[in-house]
Amino acid sequence: MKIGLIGLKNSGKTTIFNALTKAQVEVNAFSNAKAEPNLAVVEVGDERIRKLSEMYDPKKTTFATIELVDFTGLSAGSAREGTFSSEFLNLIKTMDALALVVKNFKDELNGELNPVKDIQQISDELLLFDLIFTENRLERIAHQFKRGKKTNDLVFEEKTLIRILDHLNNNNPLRTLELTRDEEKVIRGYQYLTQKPFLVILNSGEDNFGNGNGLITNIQKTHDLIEFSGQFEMELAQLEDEEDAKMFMDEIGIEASARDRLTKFAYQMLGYISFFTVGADEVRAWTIQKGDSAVQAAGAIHTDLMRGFIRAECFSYNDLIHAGSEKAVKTEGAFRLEGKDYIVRDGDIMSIRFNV
Ligand SMILES: Nc1nc2c(ncn2[C@@H]2O[C@H](COP(=O)(O)OP(=O)(O)OP(=O)(O)O)[C@@H](O)[C@H]2O)c(=O)[nH]1
Ligand SMILES: [Mg+2]
Repeated sequence: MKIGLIGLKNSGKTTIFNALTKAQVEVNAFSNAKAEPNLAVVEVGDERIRKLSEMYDPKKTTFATIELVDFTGLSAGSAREGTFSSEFLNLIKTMDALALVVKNFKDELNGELNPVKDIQQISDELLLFDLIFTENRLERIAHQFKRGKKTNDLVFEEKTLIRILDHLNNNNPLRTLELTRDEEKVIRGYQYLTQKPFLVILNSGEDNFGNGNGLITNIQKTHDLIEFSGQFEMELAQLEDEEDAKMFMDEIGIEASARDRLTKFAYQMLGYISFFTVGADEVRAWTIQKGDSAVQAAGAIHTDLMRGFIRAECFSYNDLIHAGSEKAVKTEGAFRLEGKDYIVRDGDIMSIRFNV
């Protein structure tokens, strides 16, 4: 899973990136538009994996991971002026979700704080980008038609794009448009920006963190939202001593590390769940989509397991913790054999029987 941190200049993207990754990329009050995006892979700090690792004492423990990209700051007008660089576009299109960092802290730079307006500005920018793209593509299709290349595929694409254009022109992001399977297929390669799952990270100051109920409810009417205190959490992430960090967190009312909060939130929002494989060699978390079947879960591990799938031997993490050992799970009758179509549940521990 790849999440892109985007936002206006100086909204605190790099600060939050550092908080999430424990990296120490330089933060700067003076935006440098040419700076390269920062990339990092973070582990999904799943408590259950830690527990399983204690129980099985494997040679290797593998957490699920999320890739984070810290983009350079956007400014209003970039879409119209065509000033998004091709590097920026190529990279942002590969993201599975976008997290918009919005400034909600006071600093010496400028007085006015307006998170709602900032969200609107970036949303407009992304929407405009999709709109311009669609218009250009429609023009190209019209051009093809004139040259006598009126294939069924192109006719269908034109129809789809006109529907999309209409939706965008009414100021609606594409994620709110229901597409048929065929329509979805036609536009998949275009990686529309407003089609991506979208989350707002409200970056509050240490002094106003947790006090913005009115503001937060207001934003939540239209967006998924999570609140961070970027600067503070970056400093927390760089503390060596976890006890100290915990104490500071309690002080301003932060429940868990920024990383744990973001990954949990992202899983929920994107509809991801985890299943586990355990053994003396490795304890490992795998990420799949809610609703995926046992055979799809097998495919997440290896295509051979999917092709040669016979059945899944399965029990749940909770049953294991409750019973105390794998053996006790069996004597208590909580051990299951599941077929191809079994819908995997979050926290299932599975071993795939296969034959290729
Ligand atoms: N007081 C306060 N300052 C912050 C906070 N988050 C970021 N800053 C400051 O805001 C300035 C910009 O932070 P960055 O993290 O570099 O912002 P950015 O969004 O990455 O900026 P660009 O990459 O230039 O667009 C820095 O001086 C930070 O120290 C915060 O939560 N509180
Ligand atoms: Mg930055």
